[in-house]
Amino acid sequence: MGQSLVYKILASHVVDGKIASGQPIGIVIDQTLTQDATGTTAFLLFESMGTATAKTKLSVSYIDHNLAGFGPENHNDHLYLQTIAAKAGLYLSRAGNGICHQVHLERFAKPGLTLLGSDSHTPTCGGIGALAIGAGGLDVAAAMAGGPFYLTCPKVLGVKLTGKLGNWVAAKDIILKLLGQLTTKGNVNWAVEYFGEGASTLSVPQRATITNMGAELGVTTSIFASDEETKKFFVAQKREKDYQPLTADPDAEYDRIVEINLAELQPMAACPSSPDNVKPITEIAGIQTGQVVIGSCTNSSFADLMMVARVLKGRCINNMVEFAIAPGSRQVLNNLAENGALSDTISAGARILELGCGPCIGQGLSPANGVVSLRTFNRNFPGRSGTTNDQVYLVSPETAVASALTGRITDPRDLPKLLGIEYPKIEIPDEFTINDNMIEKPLTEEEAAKVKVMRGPTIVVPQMAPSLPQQLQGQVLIKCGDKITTDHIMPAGRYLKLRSNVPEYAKVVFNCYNEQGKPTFAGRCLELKAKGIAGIIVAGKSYGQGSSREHAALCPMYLGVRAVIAKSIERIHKANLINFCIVPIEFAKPADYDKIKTEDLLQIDNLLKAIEHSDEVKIIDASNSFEFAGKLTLSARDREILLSAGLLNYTRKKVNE
Ligand code: MIC
Ligand code: SF4
Repeated sequence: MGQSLVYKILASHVVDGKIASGQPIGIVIDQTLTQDATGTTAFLLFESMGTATAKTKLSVSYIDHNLAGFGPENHNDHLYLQTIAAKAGLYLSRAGNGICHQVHLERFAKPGLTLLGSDSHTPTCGGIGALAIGAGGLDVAAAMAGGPFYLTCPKVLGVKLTGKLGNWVAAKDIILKLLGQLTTKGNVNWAVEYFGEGASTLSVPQRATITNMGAELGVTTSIFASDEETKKFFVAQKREKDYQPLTADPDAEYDRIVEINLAELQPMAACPSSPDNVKPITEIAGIQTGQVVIGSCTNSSFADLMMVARVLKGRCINNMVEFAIAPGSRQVLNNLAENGALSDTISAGARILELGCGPCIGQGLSPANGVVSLRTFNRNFPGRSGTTNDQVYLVSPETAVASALTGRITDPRDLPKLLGIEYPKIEIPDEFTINDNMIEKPLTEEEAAKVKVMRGPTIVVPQMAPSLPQQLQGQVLIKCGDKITTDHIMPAGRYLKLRSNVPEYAKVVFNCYNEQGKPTFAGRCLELKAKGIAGIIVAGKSYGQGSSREHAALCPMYLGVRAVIAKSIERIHKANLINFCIVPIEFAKPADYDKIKTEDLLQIDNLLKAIEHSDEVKIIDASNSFEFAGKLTLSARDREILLSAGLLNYTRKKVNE
């Protein structure tokens, strides 16, 4: 029986366990990436592991999220990251060089390698044939220290692409179509592999748009084969030596196959406020829009922005639209500047934003109240833009630019008829202008020894969890519904700059549920903690969707949360909970969720014994005098980590052994 590409790469990297779906496995990590919003914690934890230099083949630290610089926090972080990278033998991509996923794709990723990144969109590099996985910063720190990465061996969904995209229909429409079908929940421990003659018609940046948004499906990773298109990309990046062809076996077996005919696709949008609330543009065309933003790690490649520039050339955006562009990398911006496309874009009225995540993570450009904002990003979770009750639609660059011109949500296929604009065929240069002078290279050991690591006062080493008790007594601090994202738990936006200071950042845990004049979630937690009572979070399906930010576990742990009881928990967040010693429990009977109320007192006797060797735990609701069962779906290693009071202690214990 033939192997899928996912299984081929897993098989060549496995060091623990057996490659079979559902099995816990440990794989060797070739490359890591970290970014500044998750990176400071990752490096502080890396330092406390006592390993002097990174043991991977290549590790890159990126500065791309926290660029606004209101107050000293961002720059303190940058200096810490730059000096610790120099000390630990890493590459560092400086502020202004671009978004980690775009730059990693351009300059570092290779087919057949494993890449672990402390950002959920790390699978972007699956577009080049790498097995790229997002994880919490502590897992990435452990990989940098030379440890394997542990995961559940995924099932593989084969997505067979046939036909060819029509004019004005984009890669974004392919992944939106799939999100509409598969939704953002229920895909934990699956990987997606794209194949078929339609797949070979797509360029690497188009493939990367698709694998990027596999994060929104909640799958472990997404991948395309490495083929002639991949080779073209490597040649244009002047790194042909990094190319190697790589495909699944011709008779590869998949756990499930879905088919998408690219020729039948039409422009789509993810409507407010979830990436799976997908509708064809034809159904929402005509809605007035006051803001259009093109960028983010999903859609800010050279080809995307060239198409936008060609459409805008000689025209002006609608007078009621605020229009902004955030190119994905300095390479993209340089090449647009050199060929004049940047000038066409500026002339049409675009605001040119910094090369970074920017508005995608709520760093500026929050839309006005009630204004519809069209974005080429990957997430439109409620309030992520920085505006409460925001109306964010996720669309392709084609739909975005068409709508920027008309001021209404517009099907780009109508542009020839509406404005006489023909579909621009974009020529990709055989070779891009490349300038890596904002990427600091690893130092020699001698040079590294002289580096003094700079830790500004806003950088606080996070405390680790205390051990779990045998009898856990806790109170339900919050009961939330389905699809709670890590943005709900740990807001970014104006609080993003607090990532290196857990005691400060913890004050805004579940901030979107805090009501004025009432005690905050954090305040209630700390009050309980002082009385020796643990905090418990109760949630519905798909708890912890979205980003990899481990602060969504680290900060609640700091506040005294010791257990999450949910109908289901997403992969990265569950791993983060375990790493920071919060017990992830799933309702054995989802109906028990309905019986629990906020402020109920819950008790778990024999918690440690259950973690040691049981798949179930008995939970007593003392306030309502009933008992219910919780499922513990844990690998042997997860159990050991919880019993060791978290991954850091576990790792130290293993090193000492
Ligand atoms: C995001 O898109 O939400 C982020 C910001 O890139 C996060 C990482 C973080 O919270 O720092 C992600 O996707 O993992
Ligand atoms: Fe940055 Fe947005 Fe991509 Fe996250 S999704 S890495 S915030 S551009």
